[in-house]
Amino acid sequence: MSSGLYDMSAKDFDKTLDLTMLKPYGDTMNDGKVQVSFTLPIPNNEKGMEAARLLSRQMGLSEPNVAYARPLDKEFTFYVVYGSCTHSVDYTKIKVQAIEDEAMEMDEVYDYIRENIGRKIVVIGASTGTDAHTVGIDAIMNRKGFAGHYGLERYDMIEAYNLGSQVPNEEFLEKARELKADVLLVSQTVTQKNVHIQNLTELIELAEAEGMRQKCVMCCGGARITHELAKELGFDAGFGPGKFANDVATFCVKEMVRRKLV
Ligand code: B12
Repeated sequence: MSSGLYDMSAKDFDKTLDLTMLKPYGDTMNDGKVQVSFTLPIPNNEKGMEAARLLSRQMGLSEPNVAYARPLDKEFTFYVVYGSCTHSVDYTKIKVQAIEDEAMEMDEVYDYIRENIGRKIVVIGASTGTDAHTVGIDAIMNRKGFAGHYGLERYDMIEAYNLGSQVPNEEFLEKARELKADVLLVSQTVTQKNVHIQNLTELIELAEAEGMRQKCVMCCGGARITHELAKELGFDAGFGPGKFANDVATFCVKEMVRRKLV
């Protein structure tokens, strides 16, 4: 990128920035200003506001200010609290596992498949187990796409099958076998009592037992899925919020080539 605003790091305009003690930025460096929101199972009154303030202090916020309190019904109240975070993290010591492929656009994915795979690839997706959330998997697969990114159904060299939600793992794998799927995409939104971990683990174990795991690229996604968690559970990659069809398509086609699944 040419020189200009985007070449500047925060350090260039504020010398008090210390990345070993990173804090939220409100309107001055290191002020730690944050906004948190939560619901308490109590009526909306002065006592409730004080409870929200006390809890916020225990969360590590100094000078908490209840900016908003709204009753959800007689016994539940929603709060928005502003305050200054008293904690910091050492940004210089953070290590993360991240997908390194730079996302291609839809037409670049098309060219990549033609040049490196030479045939259409089959992608199958679903929300599995008891999960009824479809918006995430639809965002990745539906033709019309999401937030300006067309879904996989629109990609010329991809044959995409979206099975919808609450698909049992066995049925998902059976369909994948029937369609000779190259890529399996699983969405898991509900994380209550770690049900997503159990379900994703079961899927990987079934795929391994049926000899399918090494023949396909398997990815999972959802609001609380990280790449690191997905790898830990035995998937090739994980995609959370802010990821779109072209991120997923890029990873999958490159992974097929890396693993010689072409
Ligand atoms: C809409 C919604 C519903 C709808 C779903 C309708 C539908 N057809 O999908 C209904 C009303 C059915 C519902 C039900 C429930 N819900 Co609900 N729901 C939501 C809500 C409001 C939005 C979710 C959503 O659509 N997000 C938009 C999509 C685009 O985001 P996304 O899923 O993160 O997807 C992106 C990425 O994660 C990624 N991605 C997602 N999937 C995949 C898959 C692959 C393969 C890849 C590559 C990428 C990828 O790509 C997407 C685009 O970037 C959220 C709260 C919220 N504001 O997030 C709660 C929420 C997810 N629901 C929640 C809960 C608890 C439930 C219920 C259990 C409630 C209940 N007690 O009955 C039930 C569960 C039903 C079930 N059996 O699954 C909780 C989950 C909390 C948790 N810890 O698990 C949330 C967070 C609400 C909350 N704050 O408590 N829900």
